[in-house]
Amino acid sequence: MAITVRAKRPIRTQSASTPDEVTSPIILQLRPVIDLTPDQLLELSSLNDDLRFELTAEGALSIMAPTGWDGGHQNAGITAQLWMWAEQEGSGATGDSSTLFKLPNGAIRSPDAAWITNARLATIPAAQRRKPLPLCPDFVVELREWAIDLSAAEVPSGRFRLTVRNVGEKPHVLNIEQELVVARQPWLAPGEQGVVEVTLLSGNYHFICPIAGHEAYGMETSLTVLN
Ligand SMILES: [Cu+2]
Repeated sequence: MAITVRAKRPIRTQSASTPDEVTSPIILQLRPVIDLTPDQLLELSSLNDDLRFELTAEGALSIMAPTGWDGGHQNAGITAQLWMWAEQEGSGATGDSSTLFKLPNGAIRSPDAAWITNARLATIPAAQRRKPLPLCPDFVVELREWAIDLSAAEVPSGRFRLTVRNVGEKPHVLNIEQELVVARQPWLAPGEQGVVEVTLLSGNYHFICPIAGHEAYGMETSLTVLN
């Protein structure tokens, strides 16, 4: 029997430099050399169609390449669901991942999807709506950046050969735990693949990356092993 495990960062701020490879945003500190205005950020975006730009509160430029299929597809789903809900609900409007917001702390960000009440939107003059919207959305949706994908959520008990593949951009480790660690795929560099042989009896198993902080970022999932 075999299950595949993929330790990955599925996407929003990443892009495919090769089909399997994703990269993080490039952060370029501009201030105090350059203090980019919202208009200049928009102009930069229109000159570079292939890239997404955001500005941090500290005046650093975050440059992101376009998303791969997984991220784009997930993002389309989020935007579609939010848009349909907002149309039915009626008290607000939805923006997609290319919408820029100028936040009170000075940052200019584009969340994966955002929703704003009509009442707040009405306070913004029409001309300003073509620019980064000078308000913080009432709520935003961001795709989770860190994950462990299992090819199955439920398997019969038995002896397994797990193919573990790191399709992320950071090194990862995979622990399979019940109360204790039952098996481990040590350190996998980005793009690397390993095989773990393990016998799983019926019960619930927890798959985590034990590197500090990674589980909290979402690198955990569970597997139910049936009798
Ligand atoms: Cu990790």
